[in-house]
Amino acid sequence: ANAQYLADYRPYPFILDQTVLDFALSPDATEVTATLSLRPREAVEDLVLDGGRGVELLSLDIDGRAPDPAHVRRDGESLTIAAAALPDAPFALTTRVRIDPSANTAFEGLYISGGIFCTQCEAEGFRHITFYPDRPDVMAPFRVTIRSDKPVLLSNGNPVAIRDGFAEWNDPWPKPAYLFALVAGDLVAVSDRFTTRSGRRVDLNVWVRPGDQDRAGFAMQSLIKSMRWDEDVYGREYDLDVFNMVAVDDFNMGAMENKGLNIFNSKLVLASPETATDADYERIEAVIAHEYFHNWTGNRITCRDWFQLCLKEGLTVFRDQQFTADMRSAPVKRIEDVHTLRARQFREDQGPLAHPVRPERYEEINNFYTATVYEKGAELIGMLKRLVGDDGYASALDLYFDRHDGEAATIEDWLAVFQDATGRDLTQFKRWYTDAGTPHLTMTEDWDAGDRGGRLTLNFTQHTPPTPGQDDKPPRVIPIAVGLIGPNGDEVQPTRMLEMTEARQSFTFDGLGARPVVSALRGFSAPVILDRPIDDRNRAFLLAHDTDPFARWEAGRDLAMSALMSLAQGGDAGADFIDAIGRLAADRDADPAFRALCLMLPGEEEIATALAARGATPDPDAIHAAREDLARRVAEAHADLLARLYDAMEVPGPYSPDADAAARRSLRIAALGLLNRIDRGDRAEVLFGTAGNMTERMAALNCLIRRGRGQAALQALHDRFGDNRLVMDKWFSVQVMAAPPQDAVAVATQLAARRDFDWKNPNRFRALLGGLAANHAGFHAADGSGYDFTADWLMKMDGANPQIAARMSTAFETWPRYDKGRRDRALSALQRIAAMPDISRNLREMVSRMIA
Ligand code: B3K
Ligand code: ZN
Repeated sequence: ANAQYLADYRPYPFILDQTVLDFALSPDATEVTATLSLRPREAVEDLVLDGGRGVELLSLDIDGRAPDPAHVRRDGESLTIAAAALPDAPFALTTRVRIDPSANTAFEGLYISGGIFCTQCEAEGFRHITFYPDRPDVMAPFRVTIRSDKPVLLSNGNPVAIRDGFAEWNDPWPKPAYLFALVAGDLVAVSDRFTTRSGRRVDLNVWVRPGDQDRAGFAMQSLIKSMRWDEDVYGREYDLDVFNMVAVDDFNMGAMENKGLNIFNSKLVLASPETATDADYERIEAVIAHEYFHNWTGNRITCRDWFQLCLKEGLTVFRDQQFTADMRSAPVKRIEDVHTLRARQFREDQGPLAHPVRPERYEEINNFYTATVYEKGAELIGMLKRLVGDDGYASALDLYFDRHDGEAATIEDWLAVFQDATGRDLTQFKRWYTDAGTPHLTMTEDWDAGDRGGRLTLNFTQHTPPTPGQDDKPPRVIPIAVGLIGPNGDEVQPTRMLEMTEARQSFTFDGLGARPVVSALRGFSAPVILDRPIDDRNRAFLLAHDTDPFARWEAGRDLAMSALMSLAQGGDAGADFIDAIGRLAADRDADPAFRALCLMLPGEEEIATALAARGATPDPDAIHAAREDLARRVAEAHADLLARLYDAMEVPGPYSPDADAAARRSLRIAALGLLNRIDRGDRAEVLFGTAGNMTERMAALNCLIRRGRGQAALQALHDRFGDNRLVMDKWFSVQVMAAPPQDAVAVATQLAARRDFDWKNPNRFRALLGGLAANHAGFHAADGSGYDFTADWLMKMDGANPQIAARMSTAFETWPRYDKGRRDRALSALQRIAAMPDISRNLREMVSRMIA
């Protein structure tokens, strides 16, 4: 295989001073002329440019003259010009190539989505546009001209000249090719203005298809909030005269931070109360912020090589999390983030795809845009901040921006900034970047009433299980936030940050009088699995009295888990959980969003991951049954309370996506979901008919499908929104996700046969295949039908769009943790994929890592 290694890094032997591009756009024969001003870094070497098979070379010259053809070599992935043909001085290399955007179904490079020309270059898409040193440490200012009959022609930077059929753009900020973008189409803008704190006036545009303008306003408001927040909190200003955002329907991921021209999946821009849910609104605000924040963390300071991806992604996720915490509720945001981390990253870390936050080897870099690089990467920033304090963090970040502006940096540079700004040695901390796996932390307590007025000793051990290629892992530094709650419910020890650096280590608290209950890992101060012997009574006590909202929620979570375990083993009903959750739901002083989170039972996938982390073999059907059982028992025990909440949390007046209104709706929906177990779906039916917003409508639909009475509602939704792609994506996914497990594959099969299952559209494909993967017991059907269905579609998708096929193959990443019957069936599905004759590098790498 063609692996790349971090250890092999070597600077590019040429310096690129300027890039000039001209595009003559045509759907199936676009001509690109590129002029690169190059000079040798030291002695002249062969000049190697990346460039894939779809790029047809029409002409090439150096300083205006064609080199001897014997000095020019091409293989499928690159173009090499022998050193003998190059001057030992600055020179201009000009290539003319032809590409076919209409044939580009991989949506990487230049392609067409709904008649709009657009690009996606990260990580290595630019090489499908023209021959170029397509690596992040080769940075240059870009000048771009576009010729096309499309009315709107956009690229990075500031406009120089715009007239009919022609546009010229200039981006003065040196950037790597992955940040290049071009858009040409029949688009309209929602526009606004922003004045930066030093007085620069910036024109803001959100470009959408004609007719979609009335769904772009929220995106614009999110952008403006992000720009202000980055000035206020990080002191970072925008640096061009225009900022453009574009929404397209075919997009491999969420969005892309191209300099001055962010491109978005339309589902992360377009929103109206009728079509988007509260969760959609929150996500749109967060992703727009994320892409905007990349302007400094990613664009002004980029990555030296793709192994350093977490340098920009972990930091930018951390920044967007802080932003959402400031815009909405910080405790709720923290709980949501931990929930996602465990659902996606712990799961990844537990199986064959585990890798370090900074990997050392890859075959296809697009396979490493993972929960580990993004979400765990963000957790590492949070830990650093906890270890050096808020002021230390602020001065380290200032130093980072000062020292590395305009550079392509590394994790070593990042850590050096913290060391230099705070004096703290981060040698041990670096293991968080280099070592994969989720540490298991155990905590036991010793209580000595006689000693020093009551002494509590907390004993910790840490151990990280082996991951592929990494057997032994030395101890890491783990910040453990601890508080103590006295027997009367008062906090006797506010949060103290314990720093664990050894494999086993103890910490003491003196003068406590009576024995307190320990609130450990407050705020989820480190991404670890905490094991501690604690009984349900003390968990319920923490759920009632802890001052740390995360720890409170976590206590409820632990109670629910223990109830589920006991039900799954035929035990009793978890009375402690049912009582405690009722008290919390009724607590009018608590934020409704927090109460909603506490009412949400752990998902089936989450339960499976927790069981596997303890060395058990999860049984998907038993998990499903136990969870349904517990939900019904909660509903029965609290029927009156839930019904009152459902009514009381109705939000009067016109819909607003603000955090308070969304919080009330989330509690209302949580109550509905439980009541739905005992009211046959009657409330959901009424709500579906009367809801004035998509949040409640979808919640109701979900409930109806679960009660086996979704047909009429599905038909109604289709009648009303059949021509709205984003709503129809929801329509596809909810049917598969909410189907009873034994029907899930049949439902998916039937939906896949529909004419409007436009499988080449990534959103639609994800709606269906991702919907099935999210139906835990359905995907893991014992007869292997979920595996076979998914494998068939991955193989089909791989021929059109390898990135999407590879990404969706992670549905299989947990296969080794199940029983032998399921393992055999999953493995044979994976082997069938691996044996595919023209398998892409993307999918091949994923499948071979999973089989290994
Ligand atoms: N940087 C892009 C992701 C690119 C993914 C390439 N396969 C979006 C983001 O993280 O902001
Ligand atoms: Zn990002």
